[in-house]
Amino acid sequence: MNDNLLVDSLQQHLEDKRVQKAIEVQSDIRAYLGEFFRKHGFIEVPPVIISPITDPLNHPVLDPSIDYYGMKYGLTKSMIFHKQILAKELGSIFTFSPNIRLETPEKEKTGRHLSEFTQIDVEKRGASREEMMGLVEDLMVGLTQHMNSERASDLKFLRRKLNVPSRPFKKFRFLDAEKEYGKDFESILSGRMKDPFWIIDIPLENREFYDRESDSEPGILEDMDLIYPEGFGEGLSGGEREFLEERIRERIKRKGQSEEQFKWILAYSSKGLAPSAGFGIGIERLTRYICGLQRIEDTHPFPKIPGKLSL
Ligand code: ASN
Repeated sequence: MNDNLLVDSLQQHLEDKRVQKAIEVQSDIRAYLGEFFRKHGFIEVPPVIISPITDPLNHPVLDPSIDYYGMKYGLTKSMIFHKQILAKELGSIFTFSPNIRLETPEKEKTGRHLSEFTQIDVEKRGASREEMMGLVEDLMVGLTQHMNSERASDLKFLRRKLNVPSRPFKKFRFLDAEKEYGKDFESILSGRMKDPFWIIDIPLENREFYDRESDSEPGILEDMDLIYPEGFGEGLSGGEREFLEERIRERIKRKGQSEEQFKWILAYSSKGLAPSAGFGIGIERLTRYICGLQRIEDTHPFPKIPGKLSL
């Protein structure tokens, strides 16, 4: 691409009033989230950017690595393992974590993928999935109320009517939803629902190895996704975690992944990790939902759109 085109399109993007509003609203969302978790006893920790351990994810992305003093570091795709380690040592933690997931070009079509984004990543020692879901429901109710009262003029400018959801949010078991609505159940339900809802009990093959397998239903995980309504799609994923060395080793094997790649987390777990549960909320996806924007790039000043060049 010609250098001037890149500069011109960035300038046009940044001069777009909707983008400016979304960035302003996002600043308030970040402040609200930080205050919410601090008030609930969570400690904010700094993010990790490079590390030999990061999230394997359950879908393929381009995977750059940095050779540094003979050690292979990757860029953080999520801080899942660092969260588990910190939950053990500190209890309740959160971080605004920049994630790099160099998505393949077809992800551009979804309108909700950026190759660089931030998630507020949260973990709590000894927590159950249900406790964390309750916390998220409180957060979503409080945040939408806050936005409707404090950001009314911005939402009006964006022509956004934001519903305050009522608790408890509706829950669909993954396999039940798939049976009723077919493979595309998530987007079908997202399109039909008026309030955020949960997909729970996700089968093992659909998720990474670190979410805890149910004791009563082998092959089903104690995890959850929060799906935004009105077609906005997935906004959060999380669950209870495997923390015993032998169970982590077995799950890595069942996923067909290499123990070598995860030797550090296996070594840490051999000293004892703690049971914990947590989740991550994509800040740009949350902003897109709150602002009612079609495309996620309008929530970011310097969006890295899959398959496109950008500054
Ligand atoms: N942050 C998510 C979690 O806590 C993991 C992810 O981003 N893939 O489960």
